[in-house]
Amino acid sequence: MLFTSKTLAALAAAAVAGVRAQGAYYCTDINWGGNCQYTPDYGVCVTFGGSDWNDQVSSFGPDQGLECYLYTDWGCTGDVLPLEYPGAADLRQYSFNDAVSSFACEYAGQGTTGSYTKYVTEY
Ligand SMILES: [Ca+2]
Repeated sequence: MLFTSKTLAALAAAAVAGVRAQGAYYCTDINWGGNCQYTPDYGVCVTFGGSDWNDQVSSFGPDQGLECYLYTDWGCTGDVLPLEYPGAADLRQYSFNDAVSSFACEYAGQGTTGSYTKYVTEY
């Protein structure tokens, strides 16, 4: 990666302001058990393209200040469950256990347009 003076200035400003990446932490078992992963993304749609995570997630925790929308289908489509920090240790209480195929996080209270400028297909 090429660091320009503009990039360095932005990084310095972020460090001073205490800004850090925000996203969501999720696990394949309830109560944050099984395999867990943190995705430092918001404002984008994250799709679980592989079998490791698709229809496996049982606990899901947005970072403080974020609201995440969990979807039953890829590309942030299908049935949706909005979750705010601290999220849900047991998605069975929302009838969303082992059902999440994609998600997108936004700042809490902003709502969602249901469309995102950038689609991330991974995991
Ligand atoms: Ca599970």
